[in-house]
This record gives sequence, structure tokens and C-alpha cells, in this order.
Amino acid sequence: MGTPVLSNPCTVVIKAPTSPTVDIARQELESHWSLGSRVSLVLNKKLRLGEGYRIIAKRKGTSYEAAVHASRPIGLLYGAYDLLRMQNSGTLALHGSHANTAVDKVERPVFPTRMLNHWDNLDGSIERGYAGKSIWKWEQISNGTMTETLRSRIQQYAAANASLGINASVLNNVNASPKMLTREYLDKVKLIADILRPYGITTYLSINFATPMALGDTKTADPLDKDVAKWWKKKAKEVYSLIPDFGGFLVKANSEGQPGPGDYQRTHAEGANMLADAVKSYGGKIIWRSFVYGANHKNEDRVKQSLSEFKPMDGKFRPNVILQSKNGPLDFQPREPFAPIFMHLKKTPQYGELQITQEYLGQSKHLVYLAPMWKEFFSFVHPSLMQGIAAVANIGDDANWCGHPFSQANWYAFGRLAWNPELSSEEIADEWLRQTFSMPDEAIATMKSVMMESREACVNYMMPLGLHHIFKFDHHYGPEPDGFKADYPLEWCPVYYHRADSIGVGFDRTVATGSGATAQYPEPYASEYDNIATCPEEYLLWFHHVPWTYRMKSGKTLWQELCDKYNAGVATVRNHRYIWHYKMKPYVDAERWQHVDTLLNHQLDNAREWRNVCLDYFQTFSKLPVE
Ligand code: GCV
Repeated sequence: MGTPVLSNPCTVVIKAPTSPTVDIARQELESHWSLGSRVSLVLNKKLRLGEGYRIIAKRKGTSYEAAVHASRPIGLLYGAYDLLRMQNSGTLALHGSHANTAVDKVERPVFPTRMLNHWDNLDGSIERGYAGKSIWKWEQISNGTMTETLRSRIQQYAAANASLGINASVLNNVNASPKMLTREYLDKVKLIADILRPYGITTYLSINFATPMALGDTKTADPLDKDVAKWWKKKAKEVYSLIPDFGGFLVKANSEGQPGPGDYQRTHAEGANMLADAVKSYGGKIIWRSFVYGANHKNEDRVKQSLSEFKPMDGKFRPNVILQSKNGPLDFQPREPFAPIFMHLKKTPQYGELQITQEYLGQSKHLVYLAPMWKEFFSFVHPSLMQGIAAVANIGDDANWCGHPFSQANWYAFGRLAWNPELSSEEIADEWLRQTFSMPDEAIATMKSVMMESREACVNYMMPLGLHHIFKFDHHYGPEPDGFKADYPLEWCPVYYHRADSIGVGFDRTVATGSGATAQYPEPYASEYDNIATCPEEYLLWFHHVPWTYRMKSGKTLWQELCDKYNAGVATVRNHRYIWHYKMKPYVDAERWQHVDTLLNHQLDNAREWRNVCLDYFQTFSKLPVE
């Protein structure tokens, strides 16, 4: 996301009506484009490019002639950022072997909605946030103004997102405070929305389903109660009078203690539809999360519950309701099979929900590049099954935004994949590295392999072969395979998930002897996952309870393979730490080098801890030697 500072600003020729968005595009190019003295921005509605753009750039002698054509101002801005990305990642350059002498390309985003979900609370804390406090400094906004520091930070946030094509932002936590919808806060939200708008970002809010009752305006939050419906209509009118292009509400209902229609024996569809009616005339959307468990399907395998709950409701939602589901059926684990809900609901628009903040992947302490994980998801769930893609942000008020210097690559990768899920993880890593560090090609190649190996390494040192959710309670950082608390829901306890005993380990989800979760998958996956002989080994212990001495494809026993995977995970981190420590110092400024070096040392300690704690614990059941 870094850009070089220019000594000779270029001239931006604008063939478009003036607009704040075009103005930003002009300013960005004037300040950062250094490969030519002229760039044209041409708006032509007839091009029908939607949010997309066409870039034509040609090297002539010692500079490029470049033009961006688009049918909307936002297309010009996206095109301007793409030109800068090509410049800063060396795709366009006046020297060097990577550079293209001519480019003529058309770009259109694949997902219509490309959204960040902030889990930011009004008190400035962030649920699962590891990069400082919330960037929305609510206390710095009052009487229709905000501090200049805050305005500038929000502008930088908007520019960073627009440079990736992210076009929607939900400002607050899905565990939402009813206060969010008070006039006091809506006035503040309006000011933020005004800053985000010219960058093509639509503002959304998460809501607490019981808001009218919690604020003392109604006696109930029952969605079929007339006063409640009236309250929401009035509130929608108020919101849209302040923010005419407001996107809509994101709702976590009847999940992990949040209120919802179920509190009044109403269905999710009844709850969502009441809200959908309130925002419909303004073009608003209700994004309803399918992340529910423990209410209506108490004794069912947790990974089955969301589909069991929502499948019967397919076709019962208003057209402006979207169901948003996490990529896997459980909860953002380092590796999960895909969530089958995406294939089953045929009449309900759906968004996928990814998690950029590394709640279960070492938080902001581990270098784990997430693009390969998200590509894995898209390889099963075709992007055409989703109208949008959302991701839980990893952004905070730390100077470097995301805590770990390499965590920024995950924000970057999400935006790039939301624009084009066909991009490869390597391409994205390459782009990011070249824009973030000034390294020679060999060092870029080395760090690219570090990034590419990092997610598999994390799976290996935390939960290989399909193990899942054996994290320490509450903070979800370290290992706690023996975790069990009688006063907690069983679905929060690690022992519920690995089911280790003297025979073997793993959750039997087969149809014949287990929970039958395999049957929720479409063919060929259902049969493949159900049969221990054909189940991919990376999902083995997710779907099967496997004897310790079971022969794996490698010829080793399960126990041996488990030990080898844990060791491999640790060895990869050790190597990554070695590479950074001994090879990267010349190419990175002292502060960032030191920061990453310290974090990699820490990650190596953690990886060893994971391996030792897990193998020691599982050995009490397998009774086999750890090599
Ligand atoms: C916002 C997991 C997290 C919770 C989060 C929840 C959700 O359970 O640990 O912090 O709550 O998912 O996605 O709603």
C-alpha cells in the first residue's frame, strides 16, 4: 500500500464531470504517479463497465502514456489505484525485467459487495481485535464535527480500502450495542459515512435485535408486534434521512446470547422480514447471519445446526434479505471443510464471511498468510453462489493498522480476492511484498515462499489432519486439548471436538455411526467424506474417529503421521525465523525487521508449545512413543 514520493507531479487530464471521487483519483495520481507526465481519466457511461474500468498504458521512450476509462467515477478511482499498484509492484516500470511495455486491460469486480465487518465496540475495544483500539474514535466526534486527526485516519482507511476495491463497511460489532441506533451515535455515523462515500464505500451498521425494547421505547422486541415494526420503520426513516445511501443492517440474532426473534417463538425469517420491510423503500438490505447453534438444535452436532435451521426457510425471506455464512461450518478454524449451506439455499441470496483478524490463527503474533485458505474455500464454493463476500477486519489504531507487519497482507489479500477470486495467492503475495518492502527479486521470492508455506505450517503445528477447536477457552490463542468446563456449553469444549480415547481420535460425522454431517454435503463430497478410505487426509479427523494405528496413505500409522505433522509445523516456523533473521536484515528498515524478528521468535515458541502440549495430551490415550 506504500507509494513513492514524486518530485515532478504529473498532469491529470480529466474528461469527466467534477465529482469528489474523480477529485480523489486526480489527487492520488498527481501525488504518486511517477512513470509519465500525463494520465487521462475518461468517463464514458456508454462503456457499461459498472464499477470496473479499462486501463491503456504504453511505454514511449522514457515514460508511459496512460489512460483510465470508466463508466462511473468510482471506476476511475479504482483504475487510478490499479495504475499505482502496477507502478509500485513493478508491473509497469521504466527499467527492469518484470515491466510491461504496454497494457490494455479491462477489470470488473467479481463480487458485487466486497465488505469489511468491524467487530468494534462503542467503548473503543474490538472483539477479536489484536491491533490496538477501534479506529472509530466516537468521543472525537461531536456537534457535527470530528477532530482532524480522526478525519485524516478515516480518510487513509477509506483510501486503503478503495485501492483494493472494498466497497462496503459495517462499522460495529455484530454483538451490537442498542446505543448504536440512538440519535447521538447516528449523527456520528453520518460523518463517517460522508468520508467513506467518495471512496465508493457504503456504510452499514450491525444492530441489536432488541434495540427498541432496550432503549425503553417498546415493551417487547417481538417482530410481529405492531409497535416494534413501527419503531423500526421510524428508525429506518431517521437513518436514511441522515445517510441516504446507507447500506442496511447486519444482524446476529439468537446466537451466543444475542436477542432475536426466537425469544418470541418467531422464526429467523419473521425477524429478518420485519426489518427488511423497514428498509425496503430506501433500497436497504438486511444481512442476516447463519452463525447460530445451541438454541433450536441443542443436541445436534454443532457443525450441522446452521443448515438444519436455515434450509427450511429458503424461499421465506424477503428479496432484500441476504444470509451471511462463515466459510466453514464451525468457526474460522485454521482448516475447515467448506460450509455446505452455500449449495443448499437456492432462493436466498448469500454472502460468504471470512475472518481476516486471525482469531484462531495466532492473532497478530503469528505470520500466517491467509490467501491460500480463502482460495481453498473458493475452490469448493464457487463465487457465483455468493452475491457478496464479507470479512472480519483486522484493523485497529496501531500505527501499522494490523499489529503484525505481515497481517496487513491479509487485509490486502482479502480485497484483491474480493475483486477477483481467480488471482493466485502467489500473485497477491508478490504484489504486496513489492509494494511493502524494497527487496531484490531473490528476497521477494524467498519471502513469497515463507508466506505461501505459513498457513499450512500453522495448521500443522496447531491442528493437523482435521483436528479442530482445541484452543484455550475464551481467548482462543494457545492449546488446551483437555479443555472441559461443566458450566460451559459442550460446543465450546475442546474435548467435544477431538473425542480422543484409547481407540483413536477424531469426530465421527459419518452417516452410519456418527452425526451424519457428511450427508449435508452435495455429491461427490458426501460419499468422499463419509468413507474413511476416500476422505482427504486434511479432513480425516474432522469426519472420522480414527484408530491410532490406522495406516495413512504414507504407510505410517495415524499416530506417527500426527507426530510428523506437528514436527513439520514447528520445523517450517523455525526455517521462516531463520530466513528472516539471517537473510532479510539488509532489505528491511531496522524497526520493522526487529518487530518481525521478535514476533517470529515468539511464534516459534508458540508452535513448540502447541506441539508439545497436544502430543503429550494425545499420548495419554495412544500410549505410543513420540519420536
Ligand atoms: C462476534 C466466535 C468468536 C466471537 C464472535 C462469534 C461470531 O464465536 O469467538 O467472538 O462474536 O464467533 O462470529 O459472532
